[in-house]
Amino acid sequence: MTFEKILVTGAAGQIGSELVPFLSDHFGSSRVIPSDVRPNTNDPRFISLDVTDKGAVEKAIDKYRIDTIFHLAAILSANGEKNPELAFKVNVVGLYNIFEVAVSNKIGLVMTPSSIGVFGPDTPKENVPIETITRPVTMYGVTKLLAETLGYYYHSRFGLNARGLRFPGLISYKNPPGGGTTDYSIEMIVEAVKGRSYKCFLREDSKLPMMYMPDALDSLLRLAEADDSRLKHRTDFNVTSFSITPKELEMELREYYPSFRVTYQPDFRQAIADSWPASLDSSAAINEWGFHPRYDLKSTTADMIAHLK
Ligand code: NAD
Ligand code: AKB
Repeated sequence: MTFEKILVTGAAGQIGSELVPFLSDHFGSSRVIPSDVRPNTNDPRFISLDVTDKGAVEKAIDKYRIDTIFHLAAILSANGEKNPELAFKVNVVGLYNIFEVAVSNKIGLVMTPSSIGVFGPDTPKENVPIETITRPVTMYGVTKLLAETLGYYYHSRFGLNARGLRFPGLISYKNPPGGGTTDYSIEMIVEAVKGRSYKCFLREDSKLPMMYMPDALDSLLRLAEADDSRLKHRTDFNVTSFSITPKELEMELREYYPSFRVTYQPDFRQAIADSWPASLDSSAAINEWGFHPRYDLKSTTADMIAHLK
């Protein structure tokens, strides 16, 4: 059984804070149990749950009769380089706990977002397919690659319905991003709307794939509801909407704010961005479960500005 009781881990984060209302609208709010190590106190449904505590995960799944999990709890790329041990603990041990408890409780579906972080400097740069060289140089990427592989393992060994997609940088306005390398895109739009200049931590020509949050939510739901017999892949679908450089975003923002200016002062995140692809091939997601992004750079920027204003 699936979607009768849905546990969302890491629900207070950038994606979770939007996925919870999205799933609540789609399936009914009483079916969604948001959880986080730092719970959102404004939502009475929220439970406190540290995914690195296997006993606590077990208890929550049993108590709320969970049949579906959207596992979002993670440490992202930049924060992961600041604290690799924590990234390993949350991203690997936390995921292992989720998979183990999911198998023993016959959970119907575990959704585990992955990331372009699985790629590395040896990966081709443009139109990167799913199957390619994946040799990441960040702890985040290493943990995400292991998470994808564990998903395949739990599926083949225990029949666990683990599914996931490799998100590019996600742009959104409701909650701040969680310490990643693509965060510059959100920060730049926010500063432009506030009428301030922006100091970008990436070079102006660092091209990376991106996606607007409504497309990310839609893609999570499409993959979650996809007919299993159509899936040839499981936890590593590439998805992307558009690819941009910081300079292209700056120029797009100048259409709205002609005096907006950005200075470029790359820091340690530049090396992470340099190791990631500029564009992805998402044909498997399109063919196997109907991935269909609607926002490009122009419509994303326009919608972000309209909401931030
Ligand atoms: P985020 O950092 O905004 O949120 C993660 C949440 O996990 C936070 O609320 C944090 O409190 C929580 N958390 C941390 N440690 C925890 C623990 N031990 N137990 C329970 N919760 C814990 O991240 P996000 O952007 O919402 O990302 C969600 C998922 O999507 C992650 O797997 C991430 O790798 C993936 N992803 C995100 C992006 C993006 O651009 N946002 C891109 C690619 C992949
Ligand atoms: C990050 O920059 O770490 C995330 C991601 C692309 O996984 N936004």
